[in-house]
Amino acid sequence: DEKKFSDKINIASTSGSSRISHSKEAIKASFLDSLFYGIGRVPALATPNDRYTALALTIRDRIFQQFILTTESISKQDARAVAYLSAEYLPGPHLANNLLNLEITAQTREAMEELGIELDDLIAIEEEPGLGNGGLGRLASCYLDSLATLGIPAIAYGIRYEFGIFDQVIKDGWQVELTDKWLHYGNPWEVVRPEIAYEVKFGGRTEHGADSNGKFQVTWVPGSEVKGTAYDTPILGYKGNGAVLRLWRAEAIESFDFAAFNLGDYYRAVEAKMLSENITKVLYPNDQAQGGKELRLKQQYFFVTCSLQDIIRLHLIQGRNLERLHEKFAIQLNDTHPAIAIAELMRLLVDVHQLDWAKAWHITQNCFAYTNHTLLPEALEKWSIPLFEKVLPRHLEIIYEINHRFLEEIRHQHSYNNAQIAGMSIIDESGERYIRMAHLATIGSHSVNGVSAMHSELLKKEVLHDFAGLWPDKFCNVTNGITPRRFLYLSNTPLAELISSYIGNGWITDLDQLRKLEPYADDVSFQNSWMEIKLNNKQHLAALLQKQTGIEIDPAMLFDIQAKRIHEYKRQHLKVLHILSVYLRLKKGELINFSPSAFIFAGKAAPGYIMAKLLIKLINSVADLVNQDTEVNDKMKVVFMPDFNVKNAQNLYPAADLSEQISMAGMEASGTGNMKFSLNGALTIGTLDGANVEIRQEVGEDNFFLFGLSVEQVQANKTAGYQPYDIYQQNQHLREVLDFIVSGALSQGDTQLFRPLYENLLYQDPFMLLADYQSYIDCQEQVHELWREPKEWARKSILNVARMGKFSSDRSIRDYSDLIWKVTPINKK
Ligand code: TH1
Repeated sequence: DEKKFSDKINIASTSGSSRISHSKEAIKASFLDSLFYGIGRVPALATPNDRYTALALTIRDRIFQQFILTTESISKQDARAVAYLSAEYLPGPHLANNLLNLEITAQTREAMEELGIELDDLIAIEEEPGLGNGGLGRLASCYLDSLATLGIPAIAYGIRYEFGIFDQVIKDGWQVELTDKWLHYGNPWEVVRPEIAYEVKFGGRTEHGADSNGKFQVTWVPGSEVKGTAYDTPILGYKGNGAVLRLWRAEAIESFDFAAFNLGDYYRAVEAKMLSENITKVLYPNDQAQGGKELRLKQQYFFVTCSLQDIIRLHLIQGRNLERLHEKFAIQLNDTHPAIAIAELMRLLVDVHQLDWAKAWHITQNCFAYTNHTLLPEALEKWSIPLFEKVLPRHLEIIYEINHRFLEEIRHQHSYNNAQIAGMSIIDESGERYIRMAHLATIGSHSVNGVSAMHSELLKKEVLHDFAGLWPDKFCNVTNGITPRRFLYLSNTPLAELISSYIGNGWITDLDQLRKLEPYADDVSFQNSWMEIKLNNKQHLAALLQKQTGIEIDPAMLFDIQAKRIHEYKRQHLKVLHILSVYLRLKKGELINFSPSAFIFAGKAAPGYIMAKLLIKLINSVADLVNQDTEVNDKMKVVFMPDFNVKNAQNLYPAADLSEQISMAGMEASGTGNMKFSLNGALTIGTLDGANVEIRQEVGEDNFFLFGLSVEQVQANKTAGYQPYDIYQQNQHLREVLDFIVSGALSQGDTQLFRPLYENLLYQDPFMLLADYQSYIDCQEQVHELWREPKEWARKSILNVARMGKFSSDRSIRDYSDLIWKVTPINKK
């Protein structure tokens, strides 16, 4: 029957139908169809959300139509595909991006207008999927955009968290977390695939013995089981090709808790079923600090096994031999969150598909590649053995076996000594025993990469030093990148259009073409148009901030912005020290040349990170003081923009004059916000950290405000026994600023509130704010000197954008494709 059906239906002719065309009339007709037949509404009764949903469905139809072409050419060409495994994604709002990629924004706007609907109103009500914490999740989404745009066959796997990252509101200066409700009104972009579902086992025990044919066999007898169901979101690349974001949702199966089920204990069985669905309930809201939580391990294993079972199914339905899995799939591990995949693929190949160990190991190593995103010790994942054994008993055995073989190899073939062997073992036995996930990922992959040139070097020097010595060729660098579609064309359309009017629009898919802007850097009329757009963007942001916070800022001010996760290593408090230093000097009548500035912050703090939350309170307290003070508030304003997410970020980057990238050298693996600001014409004030190093190299030393210690200096300082208190005593101005924080002036006389922060800086200062303070203050003076020369500023701003080509995620994906995945784009007919 199925054969007949597929013979009769010619997809190409269906997709060529007039209903699905991209004309204004067709969009209008589809919209009304979607409203009526898709969600059962008549126009007169349609709510704004109904209209949004109807338009989303209208656009989704057109995306699927594009996808048919991609899918057909992939299966024809039998191309090697990429499977990207990530616990986090931050796609941002879909509607406007999809319109842009389909190139139908104009006619859609007109179609809506003719129906009396404002397109921007519909765009504004979309709730973005906040399925990630920050840079790591957004990077995965930029990469998916580039994979789709370049036409590389790809499927991105992850978790369909019911509650994504919390919404941040500010109450009395403090962060308050509200649960995310992204699915509250439904999600028109996804399609559930109930028939694509896999069983996931947990706990129980293993049985070792011969099967009926006398073959040695391990059987995992689980304690519980859930089902993972696929939810697909089509991701459209620019002008056509597509990729799929396949997210797994945990669902109960009938016989979830075997013990309860067998006893006929109905209520306990139902309760157990409910609990099983908790696995995909909520995203852990910690950036780079995981606390060994059982549910987190279950989340990781859950999405990994579903993804690997799916990959194997896709491979086998093509009639291919499992022994050639690595020839058809390159599987990228986005940090160690999916690293359990190494053991799981071994289990599937050996226990389930009966391959012998050596063959399975060859396939596994050749499938996987691992990206490390951080050197922070608290972010290096480790699982205590008892917890791990309780959840994944079979995987513990497999990891022991992998480790045993690896240690034998280095002991005998490479003559490593006991100390080196203990240092490289997957098991940390220095105290309580742990599994080191970075070691598992490194040993089980054929490639390991860092995310900026500097980070990749440090990775080889520090965290994975001995592995780099053992396998020098396994290590490489792929510097992060960002998609110019969302982060320039979509979020700063006026600038994009100005650029295109001078150099054509080739830059959208070939960002190096921005170099053609260089000759116009000195062109006064180009400079004027450039700065006029910036001013407009600042007006737009000022209006938004006024709506969100009630604080008014003058768009003519210098917009000095730091937007990223709140973390001590990122040093938002260094920026606060600078602001207070400006404030105190203005109060004394100094700094007569100071140009009026708006200091803008945005970022979420992990709910359990006390110091980060205190930092938010500090910023808002400084804001209260400064913004009310009529002696200074025409020269400075401080604003904390609540709820930093992709949508808000798209309003920040285009409006920035100055981008703050001020982490302590050696701490930020790459950063990607640094790229987004610079691509939108902000100048950077920054340290030699992460990708800042490469940004400075590209834009030129003269077009980047550098300050602070280098990594080498940071390390030398630490070795020498860093004494922040000495700096405090020697620098009178710094002392005034720090003492002001605990003077009570920021906290209605309360001298205790900010004391923990103050004492931490004076006596510990793990991120060396005090060491970099004066250098930062002096550098800010240079910023203000340049700001007084608008033409010079405009020139440098233009040069920054012109030289950002390297930081396109298209370049990153080409690097991954050439260096690691060995995949090539499909040629769409
Ligand atoms: C970030 C890094 O801090 C940042 O420098 C980098 O640009 C970004 O990844 C993309 O490569 C990381 N985010 C996380 C989040 C978790 C664990 C580790 C990292 S590293 C949960």
